[in-house]
Amino acid sequence: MLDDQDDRRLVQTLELAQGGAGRVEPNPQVGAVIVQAGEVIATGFHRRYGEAHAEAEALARAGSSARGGVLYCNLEPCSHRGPGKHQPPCVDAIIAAGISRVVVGQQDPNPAVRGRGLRRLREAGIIVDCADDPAPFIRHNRAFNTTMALGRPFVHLKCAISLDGRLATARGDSRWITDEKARAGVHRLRGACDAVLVGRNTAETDDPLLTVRDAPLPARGQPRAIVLDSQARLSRESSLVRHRAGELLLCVSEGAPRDDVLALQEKGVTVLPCREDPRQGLDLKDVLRSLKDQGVRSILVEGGGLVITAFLRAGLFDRLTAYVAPLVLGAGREAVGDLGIHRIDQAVAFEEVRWDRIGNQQCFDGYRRGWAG
Ligand code: AOF
Ligand code: ZN
Repeated sequence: MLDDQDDRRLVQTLELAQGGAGRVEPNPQVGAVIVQAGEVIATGFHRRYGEAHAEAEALARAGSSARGGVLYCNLEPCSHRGPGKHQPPCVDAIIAAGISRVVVGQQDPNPAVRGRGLRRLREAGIIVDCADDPAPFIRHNRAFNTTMALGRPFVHLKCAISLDGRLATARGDSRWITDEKARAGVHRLRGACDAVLVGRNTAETDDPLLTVRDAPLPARGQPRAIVLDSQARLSRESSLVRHRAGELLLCVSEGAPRDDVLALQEKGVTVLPCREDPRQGLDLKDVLRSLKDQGVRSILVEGGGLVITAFLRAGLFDRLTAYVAPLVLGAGREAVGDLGIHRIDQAVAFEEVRWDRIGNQQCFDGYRRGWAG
């Protein structure tokens, strides 16, 4: 059982973990606190991908005074070695340091760990306790938890719509439904993801760069760009191909014309052949699998409507942000098409919902209901 002191220390691990934001991905953000006789004697956090783990840093700082102490960590300490693993198992260092009790926020969902770290600690005679509610710790590392637990990247859908749910007029004009205040928010959302995805129509119509410009650039640099383009028709003159070919992932159908694929590859674009769903374009499950293999753990999906609808229909999304502008467009391009929903209780529903006012716009933000279990 955890007491108030334990809960406070666990909150502190999350604050420390935040220090690695933008540097540790695709690893989780992890913080550790070592307490001896009620006093914090050392802290640590995972600073950069591939470098020391939070527990190892805290233990190194505490030195021999860690003996008999309590170690708090938002994530179960790792127990594994193997290909692609950069650091030695933290459980070995914890046992060697003589820690008497370990308190964690959540189990590590990494299939290589998943409870093995806690088991090893218990086998070594260490008392192990877990937070009563792991949800805040799971939420802190949403992308990491999604990839590890669901085996696919975290999918964040974003759209800017009129009051009547339109993305653009019937002719496709969408500049600008929302104003520059909302656009700065979008750039922050881009910076928080590994990659930004659009459909080929949007890539052609808006000719975007999909970069972070109106918000601080994350330490790991610009998010990559992804275009869903089953027939590999993206123009070689598009801004994405001209300026960002090296960071561009193009998801095409396995049957896409070879010449077009080769021409785009020659420009430096990474082309990913994906399975096609005969009724509705690319098979998004396969697309996400392929993107995960490319190291993409979180994706901001920016449209258009067909792409957003396809992710919603497939149930392959985790979060939705919708900027709602005080405009009515009437007949126009809808943000979301038919989802085969007949009853209200089948509707796509959200939790952790926020409505924020941004100038004259309203920003909805929510997570798929049941996200954190
Ligand atoms: C911990 N403490 O601070 C982190 C952990 O390649 P490596 O050695 O950095 O290992 C990465 C894996 O270790 C990662 O997938 C996750 O399971 C765990 N991350 N574990 O005990 C840490 N960052
Ligand atoms: Zn570790």
